[in-house]
Amino acid sequence: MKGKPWTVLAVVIILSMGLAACGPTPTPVPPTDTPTPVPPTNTPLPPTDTPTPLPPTDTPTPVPPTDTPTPVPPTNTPPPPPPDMVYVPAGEFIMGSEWRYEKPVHTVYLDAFYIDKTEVTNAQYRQCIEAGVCTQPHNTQWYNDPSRAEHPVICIDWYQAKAYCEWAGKRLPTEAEWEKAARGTDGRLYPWGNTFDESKLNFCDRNCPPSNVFRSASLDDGYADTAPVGNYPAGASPYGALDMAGNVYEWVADWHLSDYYSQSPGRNPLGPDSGTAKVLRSGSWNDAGWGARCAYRVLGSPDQWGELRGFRCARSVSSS
Ligand SMILES: [Ca+2]
Ligand SMILES: [Ca+2]
Repeated sequence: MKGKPWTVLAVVIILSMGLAACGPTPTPVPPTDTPTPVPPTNTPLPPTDTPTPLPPTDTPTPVPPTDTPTPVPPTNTPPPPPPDMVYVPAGEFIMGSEWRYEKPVHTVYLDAFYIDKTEVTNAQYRQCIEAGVCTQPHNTQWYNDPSRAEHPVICIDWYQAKAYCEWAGKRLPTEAEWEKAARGTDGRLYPWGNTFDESKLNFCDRNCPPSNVFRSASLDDGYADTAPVGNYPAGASPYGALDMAGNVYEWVADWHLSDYYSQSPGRNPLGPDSGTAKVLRSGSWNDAGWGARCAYRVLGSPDQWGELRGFRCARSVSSS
């Protein structure tokens, strides 16, 4: 009887196991509060297969467009002038002054043209002589002086000047062309502005012959007579023409008429149809500062010549 309690306990355990095994199957209860998966709002996902950028293995070569348009220069771009010439654009300018036969002040329209930057030199004129076209200056003292090769040729009459310009493929400027090239469009008194400046031209300064009553004894431009052309760049006109105020007078194409301005056409005036004297423009090495004015007019018989007379040439833009 000593093992009876353990026997009872075993019976109870076996009965309990049997009841558990043979009882009704419990019905699964669905979860009443299943959490809905919420995607992470800001959690960065690790890159799964981030591609590494590869350099292009076949960089295309830029191909110029086959129909590249030809650049068209703006219409207001001046054509490049021929060598040693400056360009004067078409348009109106103010011509003349209120003094004697320089009046009346009037507006003139001119087509575009080129004009020599400087007076024609002895060296340039020599080329025309050597070509068998031009004739010797009437006095060759200065022409034959090698130190004056770059000085303006002088002692030339109007016909000789005309012949040289034609040989060079040019022509003498008209009086109006000359004045516009000298003063631009604003009616200025001198090529450089409205105030006389003895450092900007070769005129009758202290080096001038004392016999000249207009000599300016207190001023020094460095030359007693002609100076090399282009020696006073600060005296350039608005278009870059030099020595328009001094050095030598310059023959122009027009016949002279003292009251021509009161009857001249408003566009491209050519001067009177006939006359006995031709016009010269510019002051000279023998003129006072008064002669440096752009409106200054001088006249001379076309067959006359002298140490004060030279010239420069012009060319129409349309004929170049
Ligand atoms: Ca002088
Ligand atoms: Ca001159």
